[in-house]
Amino acid sequence: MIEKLENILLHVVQRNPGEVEFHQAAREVLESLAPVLTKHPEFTEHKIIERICEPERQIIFRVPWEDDNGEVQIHRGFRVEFNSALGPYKGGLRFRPSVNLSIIKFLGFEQIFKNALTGMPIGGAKGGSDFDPKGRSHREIMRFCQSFMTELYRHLGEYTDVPAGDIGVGGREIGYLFGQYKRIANRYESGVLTGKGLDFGGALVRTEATGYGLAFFTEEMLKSRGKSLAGKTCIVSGSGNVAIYAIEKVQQFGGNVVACSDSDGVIYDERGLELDIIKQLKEVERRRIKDYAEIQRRAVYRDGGNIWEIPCDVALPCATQNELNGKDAEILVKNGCIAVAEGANMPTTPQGVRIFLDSGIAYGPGKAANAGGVATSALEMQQNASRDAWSFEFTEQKLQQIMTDIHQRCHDTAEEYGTPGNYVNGANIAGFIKVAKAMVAMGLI
Ligand code: NDP
Ligand code: 2IT
Repeated sequence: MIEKLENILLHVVQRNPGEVEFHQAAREVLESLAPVLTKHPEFTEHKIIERICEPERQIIFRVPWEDDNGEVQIHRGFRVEFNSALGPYKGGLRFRPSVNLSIIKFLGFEQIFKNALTGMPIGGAKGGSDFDPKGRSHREIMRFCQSFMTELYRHLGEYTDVPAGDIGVGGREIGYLFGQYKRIANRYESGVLTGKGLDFGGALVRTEATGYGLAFFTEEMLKSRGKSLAGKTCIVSGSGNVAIYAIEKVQQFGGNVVACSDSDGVIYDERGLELDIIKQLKEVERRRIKDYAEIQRRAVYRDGGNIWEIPCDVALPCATQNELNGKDAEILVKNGCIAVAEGANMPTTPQGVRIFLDSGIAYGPGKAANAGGVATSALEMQQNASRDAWSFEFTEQKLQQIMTDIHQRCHDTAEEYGTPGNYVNGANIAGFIKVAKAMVAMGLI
């Protein structure tokens, strides 16, 4: 990295001590930006990078609630409103015990550039809580969501900040959050949250969007190398929202998905996974992936197993940050993997990314490959604003076009800036330039 950028990064690290995930995300973007500064001296003059690395607003709040035994529980809520140059703050909420300010900031930072890449008018934000929804009753989840929204509502609005789901936050949670917002604000403001139920302002395809978009992006990467998903052996980590609909679309493209996982272990079936069983276990019964092997006896379950050791043509990490390290990347490349595309945010460690880039396989970073979710959230906002509801086919077509466009933009930008085939540079540079230009135009704010 050039000295000027190293100095900016050093400053970011010093100002945000201990926030290792945020440092990692910032470094990864800044490493791409040297040629941009040469072409655009105005970005340096206006200190655009320094400003982008400082969130516009960070909110941390107490979330007290009462569990089913009448015991008081206290959690911490976060919302980091990172950048609103392109539109209202937009990004998901994560409920997971490991959530802290560093994780929310890395996610919010990634979201700025991802949202810019979609071409939709949305700024970047992220939020969540260290609350663990696992094992909690529906009523406990409802009480937690109500307490969370009782504080957060004052910062939200369809023109201000529009959250959605992420790990641990799906349709059920968004429903409770929306209900509480509506009650406190006394406004039926459909566009204040996305990922809503289809009966109250939700959009068709939003549930499927991240996973479907990931498969569309992967197909585009393969197509540009004269290949396709048809007939390919695929592995998908995780078994949540993103993983499930990535598997569905890969199967529709004719790929054979042989493995998926959760934080306990991995299931493997060389003849291909049955998605209906996974959906029933995970979406309906909220059970563990090991139960799959009890229902479909052909499958093998490995407790604590490493999914990346399973030979495959295509690997789609769809669980969480830093789930795929340098060693895993080496194994994948050695086993003949030709494409990796990230459904999760920052799932590959910097060493892993380096190995993928050096190997010359097709590697699609999360901020490009998983942008279909937030893009379809923006389509939901569009439908809410016009009090309209589009068909599944129409919306899916739009999603596919958006993913094709993102792929093209990353591909062309990588080429323009002298690193053909490097989607990391393509995504970082294309996303950054759009936000930076808007910030320059708006003056010092
Ligand atoms: P879900 O909560 O629906 O599913 C998460 C899945 O990942 C679960 O199977 C979970 O297993 C697994 N997982 C979570 N943490 C770990 C861990 N530390 N180690 C191993 N497995 C883990 O979340 P989503 O599918 O919505 O999100 C998955 C990823 O995709 C996240 O990185 C998220 O930021 C990203 N993403 C999500 C979007 C969306 O629209 N939902 C959009 C773009 C990106 P377990 O059940 O054991 O916890
Ligand atoms: O990481 C992400 O892009 C999301 N969790 C989706 C955000 C959104 O607002 O739909």
